[in-house]
Amino acid sequence: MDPSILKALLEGDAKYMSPTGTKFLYGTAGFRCKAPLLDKIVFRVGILAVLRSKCTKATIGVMLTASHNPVEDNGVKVVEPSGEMMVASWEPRATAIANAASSDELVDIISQLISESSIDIKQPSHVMFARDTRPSGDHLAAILEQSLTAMQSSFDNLGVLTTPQLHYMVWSRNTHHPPSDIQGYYTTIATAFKELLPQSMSGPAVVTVDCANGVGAGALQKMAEVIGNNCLNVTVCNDGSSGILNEKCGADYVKLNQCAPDGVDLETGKRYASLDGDADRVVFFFEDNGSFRLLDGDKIASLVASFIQEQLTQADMKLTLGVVQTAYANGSSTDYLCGKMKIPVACVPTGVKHLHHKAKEFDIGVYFEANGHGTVLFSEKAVKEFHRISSDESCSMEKKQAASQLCRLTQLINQAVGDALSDLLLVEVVLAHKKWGCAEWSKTYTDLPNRQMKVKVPDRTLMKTTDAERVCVSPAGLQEAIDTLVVTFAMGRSFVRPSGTEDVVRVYAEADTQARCDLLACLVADAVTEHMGDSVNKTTAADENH
Ligand code: NG1
Ligand code: ZN
Repeated sequence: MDPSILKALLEGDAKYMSPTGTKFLYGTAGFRCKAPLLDKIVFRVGILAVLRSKCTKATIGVMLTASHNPVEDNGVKVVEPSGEMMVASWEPRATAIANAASSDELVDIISQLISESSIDIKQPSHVMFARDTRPSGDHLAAILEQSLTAMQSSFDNLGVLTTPQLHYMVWSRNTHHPPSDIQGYYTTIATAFKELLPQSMSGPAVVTVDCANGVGAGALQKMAEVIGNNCLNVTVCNDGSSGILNEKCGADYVKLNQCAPDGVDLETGKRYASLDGDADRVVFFFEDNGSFRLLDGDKIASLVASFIQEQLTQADMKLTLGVVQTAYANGSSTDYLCGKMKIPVACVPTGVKHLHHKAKEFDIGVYFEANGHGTVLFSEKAVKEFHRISSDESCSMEKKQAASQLCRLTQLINQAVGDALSDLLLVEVVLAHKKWGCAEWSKTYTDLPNRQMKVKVPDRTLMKTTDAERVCVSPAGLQEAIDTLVVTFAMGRSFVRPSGTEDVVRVYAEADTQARCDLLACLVADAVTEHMGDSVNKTTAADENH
């Protein structure tokens, strides 16, 4: 590396303290922790992003966010030129760079990375970055700028964006796919939405959205403006003007607590949605005969997959359509998709990168985590087919129309990553076509009662799982203990896995009633405690939000 670059780099790096005793791990969501611990990590992620840009000869993204985590946290993650999460083979490199204990070690790791990946250090690099609305975001963005400047890389600081907007901008820049600016993001999606709404619709789509006091509020307001109130009537709650980010609101809170967020009064007959803090997740809910009823990521996947299936049938297209889930998908959703809809379902480990990867195996891959994070991926083959049929004069009007709808879906749906704004509009389109409200949508299948819990253990890395995390292989004897418990519960199912984003083991349970599944979750949590050591502390996932 050029000595002047190296000098600037080491001088910049030396300005920031390494938090003592903290080992950072680049996990499913990049690096995430309390914001004051992140200065040095962000500086070093700048180095990593530049090297990745030189290696791929393309623009790389960096997002500063901690998604649904509390406002005092922050995080940083790298986005590939394709708009996807950073390639898994670079994750250990990110971990190594972040944890280098001295400048010498840092230089060694960088040199090793350059030689291992045959990086041409003279190759120009470009990094696009953005942040969510967290108070620490500005400071961390300034550190990132210093790092990119020290590396003599060009960059675009895109300011405050949702996570999916940043992914989309990186994807569009590298694929030379419009838009070249964020305005284009809004117009592309808004235009597709308006064209997709059925002409027979008498009024706008109406929805009230809890924006978790996060970045989604401004983005949604902007999107609604671009769409116009004749097509979309959106009421934004928890817009950040008074409440605290993710506190008693947002998609994660609503999903885990199965209740309406603060700031939203449930009214009969209305449709509600909750975004998470960086607007890459969305769940819906409504009042159902006096009770709160959730329509989560599984329900979104089922709704969307059934709509795409109908369009494919109408267009008479023989493309493969599949849904990708994780072990957290409600058992009823899997039964509904496989049994009733005859749509193939794949199960992969938690984390969007796994779902995204698997979804690409289908011509059209619908993937959603139960927590509302997901999207639909259209293969090149599918997109070509949509275009071919929609402009084939020998095809019937009905076929051509279905193919055009599918073409527009590829514009509406963020192809880079799950996007709460685009998913929200997608659900509105499908409901409008089906002439459904939440009640009809909810009735497609009934969720099995379920419960998530967190167990603090001395060392969660001792837990190992297999079969898409549904079977625990270490510590020995734990899976047998879970199996013994599960068989005593009607409709029982339970699994445990170490979290990739928090220092806990997660427990998931389903059973025929809420009380029995709560009991199953507690018993499994106790089994985790017994098998994983003494210093333990268990909470329902929901408790932490109260
Ligand atoms: P971990 O902490 O690994 O369970 C959580 C979510 C994931 C994913 C990541 C990234 C659950 C059970 N887990 O991962 O689905 O969204 O955060 O944000 O919801
Ligand atoms: Zn998020």
